[in-house]
Amino acid sequence: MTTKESVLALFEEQRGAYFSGEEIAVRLAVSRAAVWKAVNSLRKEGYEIDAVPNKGYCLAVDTDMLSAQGIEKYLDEEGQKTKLCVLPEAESTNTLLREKANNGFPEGTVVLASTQTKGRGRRGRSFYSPADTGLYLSILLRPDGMTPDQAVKITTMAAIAVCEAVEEISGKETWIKWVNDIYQEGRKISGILTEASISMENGSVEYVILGIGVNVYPPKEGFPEEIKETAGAVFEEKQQDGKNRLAAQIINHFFEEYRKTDRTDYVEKYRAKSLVVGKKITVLSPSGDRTAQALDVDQDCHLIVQYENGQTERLSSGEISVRIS
Ligand code: BT5
Repeated sequence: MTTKESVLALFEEQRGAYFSGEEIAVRLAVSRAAVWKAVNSLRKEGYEIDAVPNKGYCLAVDTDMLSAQGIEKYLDEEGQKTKLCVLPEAESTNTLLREKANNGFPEGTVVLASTQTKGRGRRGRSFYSPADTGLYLSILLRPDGMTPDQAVKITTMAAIAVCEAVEEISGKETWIKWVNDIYQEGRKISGILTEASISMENGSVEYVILGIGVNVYPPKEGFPEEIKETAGAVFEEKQQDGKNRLAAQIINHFFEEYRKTDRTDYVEKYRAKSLVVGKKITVLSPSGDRTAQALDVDQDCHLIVQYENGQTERLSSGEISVRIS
């Protein structure tokens, strides 16, 4: 850890408490000048750190800055097995993590960014990722013997993890629009992009990059015109540690499901949260749009639909999206 990271970890342990420069220097075995430099650099990043003569430095209690030290406070035993990398900015955390995956980084490597300049959605779409109001994270997974078809289960588990985390923290109910969108109060608050790398040798999944974007607060300048009517945020106003808590809970809940050897009950949870089952929908596919009734989600997370001519189909997520009619 750098001196700056160690100073932040100390402040995070006891927000609102004053630490003298000397005390910090002794505890971290660095010079007082190094402490002063670290505090200044944290301030430049946006941390609100009070300095009072004869008392010392103190991190404001209501701080809401995304940081590894801030997230780690809330990680449970499984969550603590992850290795977090928090950046002020990334083009896309999925793209960055893919590079790390190709360089052999292990399962549980997590990249988070305060903003993305080229946040990606499915099929070349973009994910709006403004600074400081959202959560953009990617998790590297190396599942044993998973086939590409089964990789959709990762998206499903993640969708449930996001729902559980958001509900716990906001107290408001969430819904999943098959397969990868999370809704709250009728608006999309989160999207998931799961990308798999397939082994050329045996066709199995080499690694999976699980990308999750959440609108934690409304963007300062509002949502762009194209999504103004459909996008929403978890909170209207700043919360104490809103982003760190949410990130940690998503990681905790996801790994709780993922580590289960008998991974089946998440399908039940997914069904219960489905926004589309039982509804009339439009199935959007490259071959055209068709009206259908969404009947169920099966054990493999396919959506079972019935078209107006009575024909039923089992949809997999790859090329298909649905719109609630
Ligand atoms: C998604 O795609 O919603 C997946 C989004 C995944 C984003 C994460 S952030 C961390 C990681 N790094 C990345 O680069 N990506 C992942 P899709 O279902 O294709 O939805 C995209 C559509 O959602 C867009 O075409 C817009 O209509 C809408 N949209 C874009 N940004 C949005 C936002 N911030 N909130 C709500 N809706 C949005």
